[in-house]
Amino acid sequence: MRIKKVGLVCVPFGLGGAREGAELGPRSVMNAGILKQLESLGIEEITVRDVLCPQRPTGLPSGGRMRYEIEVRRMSDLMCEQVADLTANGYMPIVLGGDHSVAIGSLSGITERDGSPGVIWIDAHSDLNTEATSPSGNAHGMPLAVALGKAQFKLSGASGKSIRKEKLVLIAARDLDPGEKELIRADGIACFTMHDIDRLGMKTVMDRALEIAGEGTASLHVSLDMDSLDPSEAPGVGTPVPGGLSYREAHLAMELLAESGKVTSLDIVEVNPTLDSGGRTARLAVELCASLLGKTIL
Ligand code: B3U
Ligand code: MN
Ligand code: MN
Repeated sequence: MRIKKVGLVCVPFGLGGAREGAELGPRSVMNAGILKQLESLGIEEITVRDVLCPQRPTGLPSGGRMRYEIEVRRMSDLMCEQVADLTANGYMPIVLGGDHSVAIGSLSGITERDGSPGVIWIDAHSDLNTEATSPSGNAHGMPLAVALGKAQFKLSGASGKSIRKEKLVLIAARDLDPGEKELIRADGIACFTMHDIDRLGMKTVMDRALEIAGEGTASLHVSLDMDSLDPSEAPGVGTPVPGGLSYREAHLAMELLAESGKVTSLDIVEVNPTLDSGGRTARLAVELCASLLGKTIL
């Protein structure tokens, strides 16, 4: 499947994480040349949508066990609309975060239009915390719990529908909280940790991931948290975890996804330019996006 129409959804939202700066992610990825890269790949139509995200309120965060719940809800509702509209009009949505709470809106937007997608979640974390298991209360650790319908937080209307645990695959996990481990085991969620990648290699892992998430669904969503990469490659993220994907493993993952021809939407999240070293993480995000859209070495 050749991708002809891309909708870039810029979501300058950072209230889901503990550190300020992820809200500057979309601008840094734009400055790193994502538009030019898309054009040079022969994408025929590119549209850019900016989601007007709520600002950081003065005073204490809103919400109970989920910090900034009101702002997360507002941002998710706006995003859901944008993503559903792009999908309906034949655009592949590429969401530029923002912290990973932006995936709540991407997943609900896709689901609204196409039903439950397969999901490949590439991340050092599993983002499966509920309000009850989260050690931090940060929404960027909860998007998959929300999408699976496990969290108290629910989006209103049709967008409250959830993804299916059988069609979810986690890749590059290496920092899981106790409640998340329990949920992964109890629900039998496919999880390829860094240990599995070391043992099997990325090719086998991606083949298996595509078998699980890429078959029997109308669409396949890839959510790329830049902290999946080793911090030596991607220093500009809010919660770096050692022992991550190498430069080539990450590219190979994207190249194999491109080869499959199955990916219908993408998030690129957690780029934090205030922690980056000279825009390196943003440039890598652009490169990985290009590989996912079919850029090859030769
Ligand atoms: N699991 C922890 C830490 C975390 C999750 N996602 C990121 N960090 N980026 C939590 O707060 O839920
Ligand atoms: Mn994440
Ligand atoms: Mn992460």
